[in-house]
Amino acid sequence: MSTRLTGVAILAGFACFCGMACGQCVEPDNGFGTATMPPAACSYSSPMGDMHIIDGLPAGDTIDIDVRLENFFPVNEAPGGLFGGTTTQYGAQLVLPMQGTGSLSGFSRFIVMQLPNDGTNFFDCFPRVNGDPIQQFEMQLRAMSGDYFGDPDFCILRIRAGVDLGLPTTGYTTLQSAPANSWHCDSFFDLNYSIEFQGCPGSPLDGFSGTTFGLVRITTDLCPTDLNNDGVTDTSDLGILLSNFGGPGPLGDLNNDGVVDTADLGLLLNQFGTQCFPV
Ligand SMILES: [Ca+2]
Ligand SMILES: [Ca+2]
Repeated sequence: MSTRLTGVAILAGFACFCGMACGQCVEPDNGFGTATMPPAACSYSSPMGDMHIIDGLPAGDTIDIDVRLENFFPVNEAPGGLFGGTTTQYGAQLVLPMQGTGSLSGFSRFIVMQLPNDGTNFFDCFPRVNGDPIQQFEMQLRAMSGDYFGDPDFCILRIRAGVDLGLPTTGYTTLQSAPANSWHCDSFFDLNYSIEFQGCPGSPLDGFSGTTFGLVRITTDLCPTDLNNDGVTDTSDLGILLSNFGGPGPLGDLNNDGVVDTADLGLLLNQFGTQCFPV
């Protein structure tokens, strides 16, 4: 058996019993042969990168943010939108664990920013065929807008993303039929964001302000580099990636640019040895 086939066989074996145990997102059927988007039971996290505050800080310093988008409430997905699929108005929480680097290495914060369900936060999905056992469709984040007030360190903390705000953010979702009338949901957004801040008097950020533009992938897959879903990124996953090297993916194409190459290898090696525990 070739290495490639071995990798596929490993995947097929694990796909049978993985489910939540592998940190995947499972969402109940909404009564219409699909799952409501976004999956309210799940969290979008950034396991392969951080959001950063850089602009306006001393040279070499950053504030790294292991961002999560979660606790969607209420989710109002309805037919329509730009692409003839659905459009969703949502509220949610943007969870922002922050860690400074360089001269700010002592700076550590945990901020939860509310994204209001007031019509300002929404995204559109391309059409999908309800009832199909596998439903794959593109999404586009139209707007994500949050402000945090009353903080001792940040007199301004303002995060924006979405094409309507000049920050194109595409996404992709695969829904796969699962036991108990539910759906495995593998979903991500490549978030082009801006983060504006102004430090408060008396804070380590006093006198600093700026707006950083960046790109971070947020995904419902907690361990995208764990290609065989056994809970750890190790030589088995490396073997699967290498057996797909030079091909179009999707298996092994971790940055979703249509080719499995050294960029994907770097992402995997960066997570090498990482354990992924059940959610
Ligand atoms: Ca693995
Ligand atoms: Ca790639």
